[in-house]
Amino acid sequence: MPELVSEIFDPSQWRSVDGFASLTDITYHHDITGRIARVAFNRPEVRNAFRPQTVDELYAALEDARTNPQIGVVLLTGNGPSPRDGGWAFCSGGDQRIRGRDGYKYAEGETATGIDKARGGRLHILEVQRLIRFMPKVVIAVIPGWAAGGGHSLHVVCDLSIASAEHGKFKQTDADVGSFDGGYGSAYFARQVGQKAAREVFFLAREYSAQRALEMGAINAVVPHAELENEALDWARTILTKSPTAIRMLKFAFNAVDDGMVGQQVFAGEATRLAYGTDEAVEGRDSFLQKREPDWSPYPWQF
Ligand code: S0N
Repeated sequence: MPELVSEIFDPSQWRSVDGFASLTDITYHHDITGRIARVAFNRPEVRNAFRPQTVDELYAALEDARTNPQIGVVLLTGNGPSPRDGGWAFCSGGDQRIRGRDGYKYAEGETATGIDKARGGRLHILEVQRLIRFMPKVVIAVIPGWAAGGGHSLHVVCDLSIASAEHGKFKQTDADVGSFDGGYGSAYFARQVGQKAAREVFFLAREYSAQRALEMGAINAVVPHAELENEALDWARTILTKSPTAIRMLKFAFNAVDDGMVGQQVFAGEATRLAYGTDEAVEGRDSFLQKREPDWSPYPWQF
């Protein structure tokens, strides 16, 4: 049975994942059916801010979930509360203590000048954003506390967001700290809540309650704190009753309109995969291999 990693984590629902025993900055579990993944920031003492090590671990766990054919839904959340002051967080973005002029230092103690240029300063949280965006599974942001800065952007890129009524709070601090997510974090956020609201959130950097975020259309639901993870599991179990192909095609269809040619490529790749399963496509392949003209006669020009 897994240890208690968060006050609202129910250990009877989860088991740890083989090959991920050495994680320090996140925790990674699968539910007891093996069909739902839980990935959680585990730096509650700094409101779950991420450093490069955190992002490496996050990417590895999400990639494992993406490539596991049993997993259909991923819950992305933050462990808590903070042992220092009892505060809760989903994620407060990049760890500002290790931000240098040339990017983020990789490890505690590395100086901005001594940094390995090949590793340091990489904005690889954006790679995590793309992994969430393009994985053919539903990713739910489960928000037990602060979603701030780059943590706010992560919830924006998730497919669904559910927040704690008591502790869920939202703030886009990028402009306070001289940082800016000019991609999904801002432009896609504006698609969700509208241009005026998005500009207000970024330009004023005010604090918003979970209820206010719900009213803005930034999140899907607000639930009592103690029920947050159970509610997210319920949503995940409902999604798992649906057709995996339909969910995958719908996610990529929702994405495509905002993702330009890449969105079209991802959607089209799935369409090609479906087409390969037809007798018509098999005839095309076989005719080539058998060095004969294809016989398309069984396949009408449907209307
Ligand atoms: C989250 C906030 C609002 C919570 O306030 P609260 O509850 O009053 O708690 P605090 O007392 O402020 O915090 C408790 C302790 O945690 C530390 N801490 C909190 N957040 C961070 C953080 N992000 N980095 C380092 N430490 C943090 C506090 O300092 C405190 O510890 P002590 O008591 O020891 O001081 C509030 O904490 C807050 O506003 N936090 C900062 C939020 C923020 O500005 N985040 C950074 C925003 N920018 C990014 O995230 C960039 C993301 C990114 O990587 C990126 C994305 C796209 C393009 C480029 C980049 C890039 O790499 O820059």
